[in-house]
Amino acid sequence: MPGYEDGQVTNQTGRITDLWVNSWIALLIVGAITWGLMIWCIVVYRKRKGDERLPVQLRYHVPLEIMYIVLPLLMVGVFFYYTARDMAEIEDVSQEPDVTVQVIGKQWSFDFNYLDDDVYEAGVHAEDIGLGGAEETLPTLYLPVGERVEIILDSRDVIHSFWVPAFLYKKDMIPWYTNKFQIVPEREGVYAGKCAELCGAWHSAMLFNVAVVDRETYDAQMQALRDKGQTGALELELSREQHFHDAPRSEN
Ligand SMILES: [Cu+2]
Repeated sequence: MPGYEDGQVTNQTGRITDLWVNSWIALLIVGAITWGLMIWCIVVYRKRKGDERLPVQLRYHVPLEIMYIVLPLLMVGVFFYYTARDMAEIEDVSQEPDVTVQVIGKQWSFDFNYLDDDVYEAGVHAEDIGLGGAEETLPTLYLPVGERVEIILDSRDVIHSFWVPAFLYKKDMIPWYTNKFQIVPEREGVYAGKCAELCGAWHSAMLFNVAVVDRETYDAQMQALRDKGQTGALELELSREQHFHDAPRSEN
């Protein structure tokens, strides 16, 4: 089962886990019935010794044909209903968020504009560090626990995808098209994030961390960015050099 013993990571992970687990239960029940019927037919109607006659050939059996059209439609309808119901909740962005963060994908890292605090963090290109994806070089997205966060997703080159496996959610980052979603992080901790859309040579090193922290730690982090002079917001224009405001280039 996905998730942690000591609580849900976001306000949506419980719902997503339930959809996943209940779908499997429904599928296994359908599977068990189907396998059972198949085995029954194979065993009961097997060819017996000395019986050379052709079995009764059944065709144009209207009730049977109606059944195998209606039953699958019904099953798909049930899946559709629950999926649509949960997606409407998961994709709902109608509420006023407490915190809004713009996340910009770029080859090959992530930038974070903390719009309410007017500060930013720039991820360093994996390629320029030499060891792409090394833990200590990854940018960290800070989120305050228990507050409604709106994540705005953009890209400044190719299509990327914002994926935090622990959130059980991902969404594409598309150039010149803004995606967004809202969550309430509910469990403090550090979670791995990654790009989930093949975006070039260093795609696999396009990683980040998400730190869900209390309000105090969050404010301290915002202040730390301010103290480093990282105020304002990074622009969206196509620029692979833009991210080196403060990040030093390695020698290789
Ligand atoms: Cu990417």
